[in-house]
Amino acid sequence: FLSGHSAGDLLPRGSVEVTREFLSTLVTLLLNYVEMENDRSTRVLEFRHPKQLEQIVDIDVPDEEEPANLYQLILDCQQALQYQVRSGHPRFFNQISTGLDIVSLAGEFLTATTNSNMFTYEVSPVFVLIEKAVLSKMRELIGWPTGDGIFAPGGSLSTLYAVHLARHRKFPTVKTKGMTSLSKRPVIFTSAHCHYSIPTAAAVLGMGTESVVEIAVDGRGRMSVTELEKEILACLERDDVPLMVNATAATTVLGAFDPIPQIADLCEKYDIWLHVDAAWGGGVLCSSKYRTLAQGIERANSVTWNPHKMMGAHLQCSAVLTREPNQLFSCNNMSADYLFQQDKHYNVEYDTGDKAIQCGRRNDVFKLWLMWRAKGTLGFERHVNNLFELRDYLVSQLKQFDDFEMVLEEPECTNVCFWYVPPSCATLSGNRRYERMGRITAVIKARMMDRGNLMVGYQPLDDKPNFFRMIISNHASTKEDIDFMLEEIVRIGRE
Ligand code: ABU
Repeated sequence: FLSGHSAGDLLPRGSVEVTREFLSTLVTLLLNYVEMENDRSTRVLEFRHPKQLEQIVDIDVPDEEEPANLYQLILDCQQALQYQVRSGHPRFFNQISTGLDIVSLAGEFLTATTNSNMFTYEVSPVFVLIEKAVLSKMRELIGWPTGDGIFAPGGSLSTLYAVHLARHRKFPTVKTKGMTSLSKRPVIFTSAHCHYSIPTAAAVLGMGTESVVEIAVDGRGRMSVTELEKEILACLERDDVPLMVNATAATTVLGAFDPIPQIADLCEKYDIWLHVDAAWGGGVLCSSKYRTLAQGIERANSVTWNPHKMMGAHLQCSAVLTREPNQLFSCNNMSADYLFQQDKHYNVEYDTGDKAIQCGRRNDVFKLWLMWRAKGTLGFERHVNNLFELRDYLVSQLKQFDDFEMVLEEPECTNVCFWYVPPSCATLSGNRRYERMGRITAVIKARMMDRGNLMVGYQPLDDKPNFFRMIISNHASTKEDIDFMLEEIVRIGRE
């Protein structure tokens, strides 16, 4: 049926029948994908090198007016799914954002179907109210009775918002006159293990990456408060302006939580904006057992929190939240009168667009709200606690076997970093041992991808050569999957 029709036969000008058949065929295909993704006998990926994949998949971008029939479009979708890495597979541990929550997926279907723009209440009335309610719930979990916030396209842009706000608070004239109006250099302090979005924000905002001072970390990857104060004093000595401290609540590699209460004391003492990058670790706020890891977060001026990480919502779902109201508007408003007319017949405070640095803004909140309706905060608490239980299981297994060496004996978050120790390392010590373990890590990862049964990330850090960074954020994973991961690494390592 579909091969006899083309895109012109679909709504709005074509028929309801063809449209229903096309979309329901696609939904069946997607349901097969979801089923397969949850089936451990299927692979996580079918890796091909780029040049090989170009030969296999038809990626031609045609010029003909009616290039493909609808059946061909379904085949195109099938082909894309075949070679896409299954990031919801229980053995996909490669990234911080993983998993496939079915309620979140339903929310994404609806979001894509409505194709709404979040900039005004006028065009997204229900979604604007939902965003307001979810941001308020997130602020409640942080510990703020009031404030503001906005969903942004990812953690890096949420953090960009925060740096922008910090600068606007101290130097509001930059909005109109630019950075050249400043006679002093604003400085951002952040841990040496922070996410790279901090230097990115400094570069994008015209402050330059040299405005970012990296603070040394302790043996567990947490920012040293003593070093921070030294650097603040050095900044003042240079007659620069300490603008912002970024404290990370769960660093990307080691999962370290910076000591927020002590950092907040310094920020109050020196009048510095405190941002907490809880993009990854924000989920702990849902858990009464683990929220103490982010203790002091309520003293921040702004927070980045990505529910698409620990809470398992679909990408993208990231918010920047502020303790005070109206700051986003003051910093970002441009008052375009074709969108934000002040004489509309409803309360224009519900138009969110003039708080944003974007114009068009995707609806990233509906799926999270739907998950929240399905689980309640208690459901998110169970979800987060379960990830930490798996973390504890993995740590206990790693400590039990000589095949592994942990990078941090007691990880704070659900990042678990370790080396595989090949038998050939048994007689080695010092640098030679770690160099060899680092080399074999990359080799194992490559073979792991070729086999396709598993994905775990790796990286070097400071003076440590490559090690595996196992991220537990996928609610589909179980202890058996952890066992499989360890056994597979040993199997590959011994080959
Ligand atoms: N935005 C940080 C995520 C990077 C990662 O998944 O490793």
